[in-house]
Amino acid sequence: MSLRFMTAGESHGPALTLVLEGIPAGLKMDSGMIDQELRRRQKGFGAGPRMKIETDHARILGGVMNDMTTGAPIAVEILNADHASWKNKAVKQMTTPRPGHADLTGAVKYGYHDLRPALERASARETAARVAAGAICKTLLSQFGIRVGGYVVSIGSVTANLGKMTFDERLSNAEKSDVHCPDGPASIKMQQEIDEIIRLKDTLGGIIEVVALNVPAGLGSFVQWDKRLDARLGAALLSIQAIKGVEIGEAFENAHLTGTQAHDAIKLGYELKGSKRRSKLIRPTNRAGGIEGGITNGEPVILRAAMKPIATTLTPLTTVDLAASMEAPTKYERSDFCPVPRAVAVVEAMLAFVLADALIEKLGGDSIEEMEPRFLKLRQARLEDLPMDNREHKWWSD
Ligand code: EPS
Repeated sequence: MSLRFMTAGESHGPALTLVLEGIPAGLKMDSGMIDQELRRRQKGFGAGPRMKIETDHARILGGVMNDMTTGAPIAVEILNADHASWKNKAVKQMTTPRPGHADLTGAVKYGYHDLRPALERASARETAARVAAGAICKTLLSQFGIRVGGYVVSIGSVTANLGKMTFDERLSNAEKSDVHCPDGPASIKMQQEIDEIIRLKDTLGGIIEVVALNVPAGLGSFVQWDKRLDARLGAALLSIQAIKGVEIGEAFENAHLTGTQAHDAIKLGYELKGSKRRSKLIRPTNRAGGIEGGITNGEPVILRAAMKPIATTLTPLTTVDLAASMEAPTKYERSDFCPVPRAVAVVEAMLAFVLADALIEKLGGDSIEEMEPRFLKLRQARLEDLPMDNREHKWWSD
């Protein structure tokens, strides 16, 4: 791993802290861009009351001088405005674990005598720090022309119809939608379904699609299980609170097709580069989601993440009151009804992190200045870059 990050902090503690290490020196940073991403994470129909309390702001505490990264770990602090209402107050015990949340498993694991420490750290509040890390990774990727974005493709029973929309259209339409969905009519139906779930005092999940455009071929590897880019992306997305399934390309649909239907043909085309004509290996379809053999193939990287309906429901679930030693309903404090639109920024952040890591690994170098010429020399999927020697080889001999 060339790039790594850690977060610390509780949902209602003083602040969240991020340390991101491995970003090369000489990257121009725009702290406004981090805040813009944090705002995207806060906004979305179906958000809970906490988002009205917070105005997340990233304060950079290290690794950036004079708006440029130095190569040192980047430290970021995001204050919790809600901390003011918890500080110096006796907080009521929580003894009824929510099914589906970390309350029970956390207490079993760490031996808590009150469930609050589990929920404080397991809370999706932590994703604010991840979005800050993702914003820095997006800044790095954009330096090399790579763009990461995402949108909601389903909420509850409503599925978007993306038809022939280009990725550009999907991404720009989604930013205008309150549920972050590119399909206007589906957005309205999604909002109605969220309204209905609020009335029913329940929660809703959904599916988020994220894409990375202009990704060079050759990121990731098949030589070891943990170097496969699809495996790294799967782990990164599944680490997000409430994400329970990940799909790469058309993985689940492909499972119902035959081999000749499922795979993306390789065709030979040509393009003009100045006055020169050069070859290009073209993929008319992208069912593989831009990754073959654990390595990017130059097509857009496409992933889908399935988010469960969150476990904090206004209508109680059956649980056991661990203090009273009897079955009891869960107790509700507050939460989102449908965090799916807000989670788009989080899924994008994890995709950006994995791609930035793989790009730094591929290019090497400690500064943007060292990386740029190497990027320009990357081998591509074209005949000129792939000379075959047409000889017989004796691969193994005694
Ligand atoms: C969140 C902050 C939390 C939750 C939510 C996400 O704030 P609070 O607990 O004060 O309402 O709204 O966390 C969960 C969904 C969860 O299950 O823990 C945030 O900043 O995104």
